Formats: sequence, structure tokens, C-alpha cells
Amino acid sequence: MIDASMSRPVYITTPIYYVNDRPHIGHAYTTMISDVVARGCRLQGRTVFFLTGTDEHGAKVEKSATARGVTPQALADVNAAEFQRVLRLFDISNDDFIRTTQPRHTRQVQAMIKALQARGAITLGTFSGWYDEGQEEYYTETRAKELDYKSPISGKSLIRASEENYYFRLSEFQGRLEEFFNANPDFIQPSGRFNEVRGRLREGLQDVPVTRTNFSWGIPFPDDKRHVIYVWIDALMNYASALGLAWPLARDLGVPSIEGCAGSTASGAGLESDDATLAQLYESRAHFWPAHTHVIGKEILWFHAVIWPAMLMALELPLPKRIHAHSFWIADGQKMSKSMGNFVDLETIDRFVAHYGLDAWRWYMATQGPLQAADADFRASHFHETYTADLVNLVGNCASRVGAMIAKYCGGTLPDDAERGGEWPIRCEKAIVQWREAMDAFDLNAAARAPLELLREIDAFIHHTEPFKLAKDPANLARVESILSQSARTIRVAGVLLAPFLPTKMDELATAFGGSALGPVHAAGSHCNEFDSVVSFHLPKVGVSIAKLALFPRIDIVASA
Ligand code: ME8
Repeated sequence: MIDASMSRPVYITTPIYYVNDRPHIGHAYTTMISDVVARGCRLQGRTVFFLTGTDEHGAKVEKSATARGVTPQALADVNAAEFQRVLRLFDISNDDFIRTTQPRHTRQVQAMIKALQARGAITLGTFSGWYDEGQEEYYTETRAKELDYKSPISGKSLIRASEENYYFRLSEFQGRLEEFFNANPDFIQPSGRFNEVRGRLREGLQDVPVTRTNFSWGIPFPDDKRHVIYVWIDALMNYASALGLAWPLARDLGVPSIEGCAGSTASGAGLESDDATLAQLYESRAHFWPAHTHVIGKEILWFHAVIWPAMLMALELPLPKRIHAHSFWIADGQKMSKSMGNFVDLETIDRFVAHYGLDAWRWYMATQGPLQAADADFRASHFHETYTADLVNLVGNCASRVGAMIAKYCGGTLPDDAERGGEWPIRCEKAIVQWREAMDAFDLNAAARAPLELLREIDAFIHHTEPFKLAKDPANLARVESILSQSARTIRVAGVLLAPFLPTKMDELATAFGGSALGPVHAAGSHCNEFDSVVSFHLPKVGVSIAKLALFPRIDIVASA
């Protein structure tokens, strides 16, 4: 049901992506589905803060940079710029882009670490365990055994490692986490993933090291320069630092602007304003916390579902409302990998976008992607079939057919409708409710199906009533006008609901069918003030011009690389 919580501000985040590599389909996917939801929320009038960014510290980035003969900061600068270029290319409506080497972030991380220390949640000790070098992650004995002492990501052997570290007393949060999970059965989606997390939690929590001494590319641990803060702790804190949640803490604890931080010279398109401006900005952002949804891939769920909430509990901050952990894209039935040459990289994405258009790419991502528990197979033939069936044959065809008949029989303007919409206003209402519920539940497939179903019903309506035959007899004019008016109005409503998926094409449809472009109201920093009226069946006035339009051309399948 749509309830009062619908008026709450919405904070949507993607993972922050590692800069040791260029963006690929996985990054593009998570960002794009988050964008669809962000636009869907803004369209309904909610204020949204949509965050993405880059994760720039850690051994992985240091190693990559060394291999390329550049400094980690230089590598981070190049790849963060590439991620930002791609966001613009894909017309992603993020409200901010955070880089973990920006002083606005590093300073707040140090403040949060200090606060955690002061509360006894971070202490010094010796840690040993099974270490995954690629993932920079420790596993417990039980977990390592389950994994056959191999990295679940790279397959490489885990190594036995031991370090003197500061560590986070995760074990002390076991009871509170269990209580929280019991009280919030929708905290993690899909539900199967939640069960996995709860199963692992029952095995018992161990304290986790939050610093490293074996490399230097990281945020220095406050007051102990031998240590740098573990990249995962630094990274998770981005969700709080982007809103400035620890800004007052940094001020109160006297964390200086640049405490000899690695990366303090980061040059990214950041918010490197003076303190007063930042303080003001953060004041305007704080109400976005707690997050509405952290959107992530399944491989990083444990960090988000257990470690992050425990850290927030220790910091006495409210917990996020939901974590959505989607599955993976695979390609042609196999895991994507660079060595197999089946990696869907930026060049491949560009090829599809150039051929089918950006909206078609978004559509495929949002409706055919691995949003739930199963992985999704990226295949050119499947892409083509989806494009043709949904966009050419249904959305495009329905709009062009009705536009052409209005041109032919009604002089190109929206005719009067003596039947006052017949059953269509109610059908539209039903679709709108389904769409809103699905959007809120992050069920993009169901949200896309609601308007598609309306269009299918319009197709059947036209097929059944045959206005093109009725029009041969002038005595039927009123009936023909009613049929075409009802069809055009319903198509326009469907177009509004499809706008978060197909922003460019649905603007074309909206303006051709007697409405105005919606793009500006679901863009970053904006929202729609009158959704009920915008999505109303009755919005267009009788007599407005209805243009003929060809939204999605029928084309050949994209050529392979
Ligand atoms: O893990 N299919 O960054 P990362 C779908 N910096 N999504 C995929 C994918 C695939 N095949 N491959 C990657 C990190 N992704 C950390 C995150 S957050 C505080 C720190 C997506 O660059 C998916 O969202 O390795 C996954 O979680 C993310 O990219 C990992 O990006």
C-alpha cells in the first residue's frame, strides 16, 4: 500500500566503485537501476538524494598503479574522471559523486574512527585469520573451510595472515543485529539473501580489523600514523560522509582539514569548498539519512548488511531502511571475464547504445537484469528480442498507430469523448497503483509491466473496436472519437509511468500526446509537485494537437564486435 512514508525524503546509493579498473556493465547496471528508482521517486513528488562515486584507497588500487608506473592518486584521478564521464554519457541523475580521496570524506572518516575509539568500539589488538588478497577481506576458520580455503571471487588460495591492528568489536553487536533483523524482515532483499546473512550471523561474529600496516595508500589512522584505515571501513563511511553526518563530529573532535592524508590533493569534481559552505550544505542534506536503499551486488552484502549496521549502531546513527543486493550479469551463459573475452565493457555498451539508443539500453538493464536472486545472461539476441517485442511492437507501435489515426480521422487534435473515458480512467488508476507499489518495492520488472499491460489492453481495444473500419461511415464519428481519445489518453498515462525507464523517448511521447516533457522534474535536484495531476487520464485538453511519431525504429540486430 502507498502510505505516509511515501512523503519521506529518499536517499539512494550505489556502491562506490574501485578505480583500479574502468567502468563495465556491472557498474553501469547498478547505477542505472538506481537511477530508474531515483527518477521514479522524484516523479511521485519525493525529494531524492542519489549518490554514487569511487572507492580510491587500498592495496588493490596501489598495486594497479604500481603496475602502470603511476601514483595511486594519478590512477584514481584518471578512472574517477572516466566513471564521471560515463555517468554523463548515460544521463544518470546522481545528485553527488563522492571520491574517497576528497578531504571532505577523509576528514569525516577520521572523525568517525575517533568517535568509535572513544566509545570503545575500536581497540588495538593482534588479529590472525584467512585472508583473501584480491578482495582484501579476512574470513573466519568456518567460512574459509566452507570456501575450501579459496577466494570465492578469484579462486586463488586464501593465505594465513596475522597483524597487529586496530579492530572493530563486531562481536559485541551480535544480539542487537539479531534483534534488528527480527524486527525488520524486509531489511535485505531479495529475501533469500537475507536468510543467507542470518545463517552466517548465527555462526557467531568475530571482531574485524579496521587498519592495515602493510601498505600506505589509505586514510591515516588518527593519532597512530603506522596504520592506515582498512579500505572497506573507509568506503562504507561514504554513505554517511556524503551527507555530512560526521561533519559536526569532525569539528567537535578537532579533526583538521588535511591530517597528512594520502589523497589530500585529490582534484576530482568534488565539493572542496570552505568549511562554512560545506557546513551549510551538509545541514541541508542531513535529513536524507537514514538511507532508503543501498543498492549493491550480492558479493558485498556482508559488509553492508552486518558490518555497516554495526558501525552505525556504535555511532548511534539510525540504520538504513533497506539493502537491495542484486545478482550478476553473466555473458552468453558464462561468468564474464577479461581473459575469456566475453566481458561486457564500455566499448560493447557504447556499441549497443549507438545502435538501439540509450533508452533501449536502460530498458534492457532494468527489465532483464539480475535484480533478484538469479544471475542474468547478457545476449545480443535476447537484447534484440526484448527491444523488438516491448519497444518497437508495443510502445512504439501503439503510439504511432493511434497518432496516425488521430491525424487521419480527427485532424490531428485530441477529439472530444462523449463516453468520458469509459472504463479507461479506472484501468489507468489500477496501473498507477501497481506501478507505485512496485517502484517502492524496487521491483522494476513489475513497475515496467504495469504500463506495458495498459498498452497491450489498448492494442486489444483497437483490434476489437476497429475504429479504422468504423470511420468509413460518418455516422460513427462520435464513437471513433471516443475510442481514439481514450486510447491517446491511456497511452499518455502509460508514457508517464514509463518515463523513469525511457526518459528521452517518453518526453517525446508526452509532448506529442498533449502533455509536457517530464525529464526536468525527474532530473537531479528536482521533483514533480503535482504527480496526481500529471498522471491524470483527464489532463490533456480536448483540441490539443496530437503528433504522429515513430519512437523506436525496427532495426537489424547489432553487429558483433
Ligand atoms: O566492490 N553484474 O567495487 P567494485 C552485476 N569498491 N553487477 C556487477 C557485476 C556484474 N557482473 N560486477 C560488478 C567494490 N557489479 C567496492 C564497493 S561500497 C561501500 C564499496 C557491480 O568496483 C555490483 O554493484 O568491485 C557490485 O557490487 C559492484 O559493481 C562492485 O564494484
